[in-house]
Amino acid sequence: MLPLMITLFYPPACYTPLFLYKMFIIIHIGNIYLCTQSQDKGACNDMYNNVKHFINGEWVESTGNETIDVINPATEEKMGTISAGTEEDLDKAVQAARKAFPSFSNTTREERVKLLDRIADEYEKRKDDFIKVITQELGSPVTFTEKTQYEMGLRHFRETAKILRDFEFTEQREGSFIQKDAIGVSGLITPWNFPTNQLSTKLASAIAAGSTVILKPASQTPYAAMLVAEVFEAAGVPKGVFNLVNGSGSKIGNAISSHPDIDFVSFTGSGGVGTKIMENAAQDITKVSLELGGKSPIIILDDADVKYAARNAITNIAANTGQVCTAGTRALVPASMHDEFIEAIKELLPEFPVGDPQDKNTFTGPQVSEEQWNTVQDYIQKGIDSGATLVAGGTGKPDGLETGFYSKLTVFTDVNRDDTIAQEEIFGPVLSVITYNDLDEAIEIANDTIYGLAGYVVGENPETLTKAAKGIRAGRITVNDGKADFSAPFGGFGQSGIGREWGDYGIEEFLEPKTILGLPN
Ligand code: TAP
Repeated sequence: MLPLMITLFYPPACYTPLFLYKMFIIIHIGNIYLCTQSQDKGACNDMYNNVKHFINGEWVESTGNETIDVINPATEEKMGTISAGTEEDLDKAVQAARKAFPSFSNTTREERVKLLDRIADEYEKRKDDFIKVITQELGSPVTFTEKTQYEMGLRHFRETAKILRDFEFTEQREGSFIQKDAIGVSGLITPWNFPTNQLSTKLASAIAAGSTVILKPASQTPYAAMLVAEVFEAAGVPKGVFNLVNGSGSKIGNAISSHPDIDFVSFTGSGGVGTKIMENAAQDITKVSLELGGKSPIIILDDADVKYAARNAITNIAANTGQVCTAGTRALVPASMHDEFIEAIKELLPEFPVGDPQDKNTFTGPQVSEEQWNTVQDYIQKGIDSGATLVAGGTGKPDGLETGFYSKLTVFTDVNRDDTIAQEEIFGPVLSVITYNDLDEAIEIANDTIYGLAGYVVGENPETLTKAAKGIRAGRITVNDGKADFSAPFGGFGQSGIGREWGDYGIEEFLEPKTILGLPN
């Protein structure tokens, strides 16, 4: 049991499949504390009615009257309202961030380390609130929220503070002096699937670099971001350094990417929106960093333990309801292992219950929204229409879950590598099983994608594991149950994006290197 408990304290990247399975087992035997407060709105009621933005160190009214409803995806009921901010609201935030920039960018490294430490401390104090809010707004199962969603947000602040202690902002070369300056006012646009992880990696890096920010979180999950604003306020982040403007992507997100006074746009989300952001930013030659989608392969080697491999594959699509950018959604299985693998999948699926996110035994919650549920249903139908064999799941809601945006855990086999369900990101709990004949073919299929965000390799032989891991062209490869490293770069090849987040690579994105020649000693 001890190794399993230790694993709990080091949650992985978006996750690693074996980690989540171990976590689930532990929860089943009732060995961990669970936050029951998350079942009532209680202290969060005020926040759920907060239609203000956080600008220049205070909560301010919007200059407009429009609002956006936030829906709890498990109940389909309205849980609150946020402001549908205006371009004027955004302008105010940009001016506040610009005003704060000269002094914040001149703070010392030590001052910013202390600031990050205080942010992490305040974040920890709000643990129960984060768990409550994320479970409600995203429909993320309460145990997953606690052990992964909440924890990842914290890890980025802690790890970045640690890295900043030794980060070199200057370098003396033989013929030049190089100084890394904060990039300036940065616009951060984040998605809904990991409400704290996505914004905390960006925020931690920006603070470490000395840049000031305007954050626009996803409209479907704004409350975790508003909690972060409260955390920043409590930590004493100087006025104007952190600003939050709520609103729609088409208005506020679009305005951030085209604002002439924003020096850098850091975006996480879909490829379609990433393209628009790049087009807008190109008008002023504004730097962009894009963390986009994926269609990641799991190469199962011929010496893999079949049950372990099947567990790994199911966990990949079941965790966070498949709404994970790095999810392994294409299981590449040796043809000789296929039948045994499918039997193992069928046997193990009941161990991954879909249901109420407030239930500590739930592994998979609802999709975040009706729109996302419809998208997933369309893809399942496309899989059926393409002639793939349905092993489990299918269209419609699971029995007994008529209310809430629940999908069935769905597994297809006999999938062709160029079928739509094997090529396009579904962002739902849908697995495509594809067979291969030798390792070279497996690597070729793995790389037959426009994406390159992640990859997984399952097996025993060190040589073949290494060949497969090094052969996949993607930003993050996990071998068996490899653990997360919050200091290592995160980002993708190809259409999975531009740039890297996490650790020192993340800090570099918020800096501009400057070369000084002939500087007197
Ligand atoms: P998007 O629809 O792209 O939304 C992401 C963010 O962009 C939201 O804040 C959204 O605001 C905003 N946005 C929408 N339209 C915009 C526009 N025209 N200009 C500027 N901003 C705009 O993605 P999503 O549905 O939230 O997230 C799912 C996608 O994100 C998937 O493709 C997934 O793979 C990807 N993702 C990637 C990663 C990494 S690290 N690579 C991590 C998580 C998710 P609203 O919410 O108001 O629409």
